[in-house]
Formats: sequence, structure tokens, C-alpha cells
Amino acid sequence: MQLYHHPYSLDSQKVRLALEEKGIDYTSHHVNPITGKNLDSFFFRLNPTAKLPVFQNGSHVIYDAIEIIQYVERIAEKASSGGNDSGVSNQEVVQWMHKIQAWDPKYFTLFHIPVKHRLRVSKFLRRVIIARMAECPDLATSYHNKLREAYDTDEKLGNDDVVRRNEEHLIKILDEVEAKLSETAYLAGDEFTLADVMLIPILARLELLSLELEFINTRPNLAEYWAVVKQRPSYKKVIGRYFDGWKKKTTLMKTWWFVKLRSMFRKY
Ligand SMILES: N[C@@H](CCC(=O)N[C@@H](CS)C(=O)NCC(=O)O)C(=O)O
Repeated sequence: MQLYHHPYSLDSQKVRLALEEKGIDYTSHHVNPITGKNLDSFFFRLNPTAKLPVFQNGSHVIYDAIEIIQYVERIAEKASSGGNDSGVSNQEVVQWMHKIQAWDPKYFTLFHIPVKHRLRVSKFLRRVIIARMAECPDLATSYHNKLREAYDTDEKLGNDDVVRRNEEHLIKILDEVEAKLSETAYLAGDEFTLADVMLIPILARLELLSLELEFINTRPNLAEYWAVVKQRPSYKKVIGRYFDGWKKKTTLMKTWWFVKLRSMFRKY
């Protein structure tokens, strides 16, 4: 099984946490969306939307995070129960998974990144798309769509309503989570489940953007939960080793310098 993913990608983190929690082995391929690796033709042929993650098991390719996680869950259940997959997530877990997945982190994240960095990356990625399009004319339509998407994102970011609604959606989810965590230790009961796997990357994103005081610490149950789930080996492997403490700076600087140098030398 192959997983194309990146530590920066929130949906990739969800899938990788599920793989770690379920103890499933896979071959890992890093595809950095900020340096435009996802726009390389090899990846574009695999997924013409260029989105991460992509999961491949033989000829079976899955693009949707929840579908991948549920597929992983079925494999794990089959392995542990000798062929029958009766132990998959209950309805409450699945409902939380969909509720959390309905929030699109794109505008919120971009809005909270310093404008200088956002503009440089966005310009760089548009140049990369144009360069790849020239190299692979047979993929021109998909690259055109990607370019249109990039302009559309920039335009929507200038629209206060879009950004505000995106944040309100997040707040609504966090408030529901806070209420639930006053009754149970984890999101769907007193056991850790795949619902928690979906939530952890969102909390990690808030911390990465230095927004934990406003969004996590103001919710005492959530703050306590966050401290507990960060102790899990899956969190440390998938997120902590790239973003905890000083590592955050090193991880981000590497990508930033890549983009800066490539832009300077016009090497797309
Ligand atoms: N359909 C995908 C969406 C995944 C998605 O939005 N991925 C983001 C990162 S979390 C991405 O690849 N962004 C790069 C791009 O759009 O070029 C899913 O549901 O899993």
C-alpha cells in the first residue's frame, strides 16, 4: 500500500494517524504542496486535482480522507478478527468524522499566514503550474483548472464573508466538541476512536498558527483533551516530530527557503 501525503496537509495527517493507530504498514511518499511537488506530472496523473492525500492499494486508488480511513479500518479489523469486519466504527463515530471533515481548513489557514509568505507561495505555485503545463501539454486542461482554482482562492481570501463564515464553522464544531468532552473523555465516548483521529490535526493546525490561546485554551475540556492526545505515539510520529517546539521553525524554514530560492532564480 502506498500513501502520497505530506506533514503539512491536514487530511494527510488524519489518514496517517489512522494508519498508526491501527498499526497498518504502508510505503510513504512525501509530496510537499507548498513547494508544488503535487503539481509534478507523475502526481497529477495519479490525481488531476493535485490534492493530498492519495492512497493506492494495487489498482485501487482512493482520494477522499474518510474513505481512506474507513478502508484502513476494514483492513485492520479483518486482520485482527480473522476475516470478518464486524468491529468497524459505530454511528456516533462516523457522524463526528463527517461533521469534522465538513470544515474546510483552507481559508482559515491561509488567512492566518503572514501576507508576505502567502503572496510569495501563491505566486510561486502559479508559476509552477504554468511551467508544468508547458512540459506536459496532454495535461493542459487539468493544469488550467488548477490555475483557475488558485486565482479563485486568492479572490475568496479577499472576501471577508468567506473568511468569517469559515471561522464561524470552526467555532461551532469546537463548541460542540467542548460540550461533548464535558461528558466523556474522548469525542465519541470513553475510548479513543477515529473521531479523535479526525479532530487532532485541527487542534495541531490551531497550534501551528499560534492560535491555541484563542481557540483551545478558552475551552477547558478541550485544553485538557489536547494535552492528553498529544501524548499518544501516533501524534508524536505524525505531527509532533515535525511541529513540536523548535522543530516547527526548522520544518517551516526549509520549505520557505526552497520557495524563496526557486523564486529568486526563476527555477520552477
Ligand atoms: N478531496 C480531498 C481534499 C484534500 C485536500 O483538500 N487536500 C489539501 C491538503 S489537506 C491539498 O492537497 N491542497 C493542495 C492543493 O489543493 O493544491 C479529501 O477529501 O481528502
